[in-house]
Parts: sequence; structure tokens; C-alpha cells
Amino acid sequence: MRLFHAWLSSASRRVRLCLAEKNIPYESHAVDLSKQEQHAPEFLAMNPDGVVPALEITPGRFLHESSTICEYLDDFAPEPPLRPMDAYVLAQMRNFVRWTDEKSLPPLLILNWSLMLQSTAQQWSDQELQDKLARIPTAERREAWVRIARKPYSEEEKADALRKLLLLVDKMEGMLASHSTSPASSSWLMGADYSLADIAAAPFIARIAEIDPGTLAESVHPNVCQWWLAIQRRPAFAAARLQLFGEVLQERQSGTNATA
Ligand SMILES: N[C@@H](CCC(=O)N[C@@H](CS)C(=O)NCC(=O)O)C(=O)O
Repeated sequence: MRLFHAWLSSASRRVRLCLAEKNIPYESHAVDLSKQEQHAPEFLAMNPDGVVPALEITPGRFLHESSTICEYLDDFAPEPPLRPMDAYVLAQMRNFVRWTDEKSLPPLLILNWSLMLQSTAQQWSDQELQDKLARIPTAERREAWVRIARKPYSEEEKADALRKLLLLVDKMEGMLASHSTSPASSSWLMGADYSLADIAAAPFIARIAEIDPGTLAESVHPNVCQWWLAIQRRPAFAAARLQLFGEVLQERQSGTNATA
């Protein structure tokens, strides 16, 4: 398999976590979002939405949408299973993953793009910006690029984005508490078994751990705190390489970016 992804992208991280859990070897192809490689015709042929990730499963056959890719991988390599056997719990898992896509990704995009893409995008001339916009397939992302290049998100908008992102932690605390006997007993989002729900949430919690670590303190969200520690202990977590944004920024400044 060939994975076309970006190292810092939450959707890409989700797929890397899943591939690592399944121990599936793959060829990694990093897509540079700041150079709009995701809007190049070759990439659009793999994912018409112009976003990472895209997975080539056999030569010329591509999949996009991280949640769909993860479900495909769970069918392709059934061990270890990452979806609940019970149909009702499975449906709840899918609703949770969808919730993260709809409610957590948009605010994180505001925070991540402001940090990582804004300085480059602001330097584009009007003509360059127009040329780039013409290649973006969706109105939603054209608008996002216009914002980052010309109308940077205000501090108030970023604070609101963080508030929305943190709703995930409250939601997860409730889910974990509902099937944990004590805060010290670690459990997963859908119960005793690790699942695609945990994989879907992990990249967002990884960012929250950097942006607002206090939210994940034992005294504030005890169950999410234990969950996050348990996720980081999984061998797949290291294999998926969720590098800290702070480290990447430092490496960029010193010109030694290992995950470019
Ligand atoms: N729902 C999609 C979201 C993918 C997505 O938004 N990817 C972002 C990075 S996390 C991206 O490619 N952004 C670049 C752009 O929009 O130009 C999925 O889960 O695969």
C-alpha cells in the first residue's frame, strides 16, 4: 500500500495509527500542504476532495476519508479487530467518529493552519492566491485558504475554536466514565476493547496535550488522563510518529525538519 499523507494532519495521523495497529507495511509519501501538493491534478486523481490522506490499496485503486480508510483496513486485516462486534455499539462508535469529523476537525484546522500555514500563505501575491484557489475543489477549503492568506483568524476566533475543540474532552470523559469502575482502571472509548473510536480521537487529544495540557490533568478529566497515558504506551503510537508541533516549528527554524 502507498499512503499519501501529511505528518501533522490529524486525518493522516488517524490512518497511520490504524496501519500501525494492524502492522500493515506501507510506503509513505508525504504531501506538502503549504505547497498545495494536495490540489495538484495527480493528487486530485487519488482524492477528488483535495485533502490528505489518500491510500493506494492496489496499483491505481485509491481510498480517501480517514474513517472509511480505517474501516477498510479493519476488513482488509481483521487482526486485531478494531470495531465492536455488537451492532449497537458499532453504530455508536461510528457516530462518535463522525462527531469528531464534524465538530473537532474544523476548530483544529483554524488553530493548526494559523500556526503552521499562515506565514507562508500571507506572502502569496494576489495572482498567486487566485491561481491556487482555482485548483481547490471545494468552496469550504477555498474559503479556509482565503482566511489564512488574507483574513487571519482573530485571537477571539482562535479562543472560540479552542473552546469547541475541548468539547471532545468532556464528551470522552463521559464515555469513559460510563464504563470504568474507577478512574484508575483504564478503559477505552467503546468499552473494554481498543477501537477505531480511540484511533479517531487520539490525534485531537495529542494536539490538546500541546495546546492546553491542563485540560488533560488527572484532577480535571481523570478518565481521559488515564486514556491518554494508555494510548501513548501502545507500540502503534510510536510507530505512527505523531510529532509535536512545537518540535516541528523548532526544526523548521533550524532547517532540520525530519518529517518534511
Ligand atoms: N474528512 C477528511 C478530512 C481530511 C482533511 O481535512 N485533511 C486536511 C489535513 S487534516 C487537509 O488535507 N488539509 C489541506 C487542505 O484543506 O488544503 C478525512 O477524514 O480524511
